[in-house]
Amino acid sequence: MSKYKDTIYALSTPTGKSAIAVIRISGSESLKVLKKISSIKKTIHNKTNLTFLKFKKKIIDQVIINYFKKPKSFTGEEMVEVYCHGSTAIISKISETLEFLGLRLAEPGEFTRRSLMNDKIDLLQTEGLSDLINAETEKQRSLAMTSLSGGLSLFVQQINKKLSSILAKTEALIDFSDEDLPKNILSKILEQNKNIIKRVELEINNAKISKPIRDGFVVSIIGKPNTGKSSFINHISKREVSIVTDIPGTTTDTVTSVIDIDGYKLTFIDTAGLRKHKNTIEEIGIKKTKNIILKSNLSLVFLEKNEINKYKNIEKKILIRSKLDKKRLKTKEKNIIEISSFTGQGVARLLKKIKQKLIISQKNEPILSRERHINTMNKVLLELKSIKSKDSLDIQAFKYREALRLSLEINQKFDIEDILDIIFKDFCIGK
Ligand SMILES: Nc1nc2c(ncn2[C@@H]2O[C@H](COP(=O)(O)OP(=O)(O)OP(=O)(O)O)[C@@H](O)[C@H]2O)c(=O)[nH]1
Ligand SMILES: [Mg+2]
Repeated sequence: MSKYKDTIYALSTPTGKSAIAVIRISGSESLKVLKKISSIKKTIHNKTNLTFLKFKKKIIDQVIINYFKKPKSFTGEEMVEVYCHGSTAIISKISETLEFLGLRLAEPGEFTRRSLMNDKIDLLQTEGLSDLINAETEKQRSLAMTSLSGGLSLFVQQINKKLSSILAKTEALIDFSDEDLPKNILSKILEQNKNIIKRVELEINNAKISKPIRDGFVVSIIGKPNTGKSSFINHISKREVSIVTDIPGTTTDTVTSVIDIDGYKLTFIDTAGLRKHKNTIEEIGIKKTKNIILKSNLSLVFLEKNEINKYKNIEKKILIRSKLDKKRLKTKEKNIIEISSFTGQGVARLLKKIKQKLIISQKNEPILSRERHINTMNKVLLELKSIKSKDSLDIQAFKYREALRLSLEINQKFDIEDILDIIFKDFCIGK
């Protein structure tokens, strides 16, 4: 018997103390087990029951139980959800009881895997679900929701339908002799191909923002010692992530803080001040800073005096002078943003500038979200673009078939164990 036929259980909420915890059970034995551990006689689909959970005549907890009748459940199997009190002792006791009754602890993502296997969701929605659970920012949530709610599946379906139709027409033409070929039909097919190309290109273009939405941006904070770098990261983090003193060379190692700016994930890295190092620790820190500058999408250069030339090789940067609150003369310097981490003056302007430098503004929300989707669609595009009117019909049909095969692959759940393993690796137990 396949291991995916076992009845499984798992805690679906995080471990630790909480008011309520949810334990999920899925598989053919769900109902039998439920009846063994509660006094519930009659179960109605998707109806909650307040009951005492008991085993061997001993009460474990007072819980709410919800039963989902196959196939109208998340996994498509018989399912029970137990909402118990969230203490470690209760969760352990329930788990122990379920194990005793022959249930197996679910693997990470196994509930979702079963849902996919039972056609409750498709592969693209599975990825969407994983991204939704891992979403940290509003943009990540919205991108994941597009996949989960079927927006991406619909797009791929439409492309597949168009490709199938174009392929069928081309194959039908193969049987015609040249003279019998309906007039203009070939140019019409090529026109349709152009339209598909346009549609796919548009989505690939819209997806340029998907990777930054998913991975976020890295922003390094660099400059000479004592220029106010650590005070700035603390100010925008609204907590003390980095040590601040008036001793030059305070920061020796890198300090990271993730900040959500208008739904985008930005990882700020405070670094060791760039100067001739005084000791080995500082030397390592300065080396690290140089590597971070190379890896970051943008560098915030904190200036001491007018050492701008030192940073001319850094491509993407914003020049900053801090400690505006101490400034007496009101003179403004060109291309330098002035801020104070003490009063917050100028910080909003700086954050706006950071966003402008990093984020390409675009009208449309992306549909293609993962690199896997974008790569496959690029391959489809390559195939379609290689089709020329002078190609024989056999060759044209071959290329359409190849494009369709690639496009179908995006949402195919079979024979792709490796893809599934990659996807489910990101899931937690209980999902
Ligand atoms: N008045 C004023 N003082 C500031 C401001 N920002 C930083 N300082 C002070 O400047 C000194 C150095 O600040 P840090 O934030 O540690 O500077 P840093 O660039 O991280 O220095 P290193 O880690 O040594 O490279 C401290 O005494 C801070 O209190 C500011 O906006 N206004
Ligand atoms: Mg510092």
